[in-house]
Amino acid sequence: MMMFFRRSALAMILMAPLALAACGDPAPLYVDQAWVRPNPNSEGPAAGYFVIHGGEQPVQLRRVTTEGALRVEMHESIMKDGMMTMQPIDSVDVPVKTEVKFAPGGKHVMLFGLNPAVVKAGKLPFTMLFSNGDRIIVDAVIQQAPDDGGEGMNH
Ligand SMILES: [Cu+2]
Repeated sequence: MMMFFRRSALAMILMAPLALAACGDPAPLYVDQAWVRPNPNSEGPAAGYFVIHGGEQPVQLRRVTTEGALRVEMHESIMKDGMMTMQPIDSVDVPVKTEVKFAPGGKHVMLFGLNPAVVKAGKLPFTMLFSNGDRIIVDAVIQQAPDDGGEGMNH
């Protein structure tokens, strides 16, 4: 009887660190490298970019909002008949442990009616809503591209 007790106690002690290693460090869903390029023409929409890092579950990014702009839309730039054009997208798949980049020339958010005070302050908080209920808030840095002289907005 005593022997049995000792063995099971020992087994529990040995198993504890394994259990911690298995579930103590799940890959989180998170967003970083967020930045906003204001439109050189202050009447035009600005563009926002960021990188989503998928966690343990596949999710979808459903919506991006910010209090610093009147309206936010998710877009994707695509080549169509040899011309760069963009179309609205409703949601974006974020596979498990995969980076999804919003970057110039690809997916981006468009910010209509960007508050000039936000541009002056230098950062804009994005709130991102995911299909699993996660709500991630990330500060986007306002960054004037050095070559924004005359090429116009090429999202
Ligand atoms: Cu766009």
